[in-house]
Amino acid sequence: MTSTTTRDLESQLNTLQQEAQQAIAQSENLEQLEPLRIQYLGKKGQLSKVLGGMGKLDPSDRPQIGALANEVKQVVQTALDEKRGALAAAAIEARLAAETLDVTMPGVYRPQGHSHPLSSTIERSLDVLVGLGYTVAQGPEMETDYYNFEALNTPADHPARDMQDTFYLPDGNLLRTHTSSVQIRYMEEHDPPIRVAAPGRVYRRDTVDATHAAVFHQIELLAIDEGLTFTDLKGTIKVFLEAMFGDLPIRFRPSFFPFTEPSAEVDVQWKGQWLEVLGCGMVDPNVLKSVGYDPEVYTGFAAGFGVERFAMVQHRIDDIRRLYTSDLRFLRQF
Ligand code: 2NL
Repeated sequence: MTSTTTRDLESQLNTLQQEAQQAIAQSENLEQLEPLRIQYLGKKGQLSKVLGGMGKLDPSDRPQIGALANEVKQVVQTALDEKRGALAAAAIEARLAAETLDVTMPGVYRPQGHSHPLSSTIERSLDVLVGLGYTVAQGPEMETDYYNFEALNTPADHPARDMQDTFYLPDGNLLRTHTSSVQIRYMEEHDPPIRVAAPGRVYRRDTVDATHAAVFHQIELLAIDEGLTFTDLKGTIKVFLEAMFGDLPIRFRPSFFPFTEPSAEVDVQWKGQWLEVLGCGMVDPNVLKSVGYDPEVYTGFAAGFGVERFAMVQHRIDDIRRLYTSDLRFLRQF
């Protein structure tokens, strides 16, 4: 009876080992492997069950079966470990193969946009002015009568204040007609010497046509220091226009602005034609007084130009409205 039980257990252990080895060999992934470990070696697994039968053995037979059981456990555990290692390595290999990137494949075409011609004209102008030592300043588009006109030596009965030219708001404020208002605000906040460039949107009550828009862009530059003369103005304008348009002939024509004296308009010559590009002059002493600068100590010059006009001269655009209608066939040219 006893010897039969020992042989029974021996054969059960051998069968268990064979079945386990076969099942482990056949498992295809890690998910299938873990249940096998539980099934054969777990607390309530098959090996435990076989060992449970050891209590019925003659005590003298127990060491022999115990040794065999240990050996089976070792063999199954080793088979599990080896298989786990092999499956993990295979899983990594499969992932590497699946995620392989072919870096020689053609990329996806994504259209590349670019700056609007008005933006690039503003950026180029400011680059040049910053290179000449100017600081860029900005200010409100809605202004008081004082900053847009009064402080700029533009008396109440001046034609520039006419209802025809300016957008007045119901509260008596207005939409700035130039960025000179920014320069006034800047001078109120800073003592001379100053070098400022003021870019921005400006508004005029004009009838829109090929050369006029109700909203357009201006850049003004202003320099105040001791001893600045008209020669400094001419040199600055010449260097600036050369950087913008290249080495073209330029000429200064006498002109008038309420805020400068003397004043001039500047033309550049291109293909035999003189094209007006900006207005400028020596800052009127009354403007200096209105910001508390002593005109006996300080002089200065200023210039203002329309960005649209610059872009039109530079790119030979015939109609200002093309700059606002967002026609990609037009914009792609620049
Ligand atoms: C033009 C020319 C100009 C100025 C703007 C200015 C600013 C201050 C003092 C004196 Cl704070 N002048 N700006 C000077 C001359 C011309 O603009 O054609 N504007 C439409």
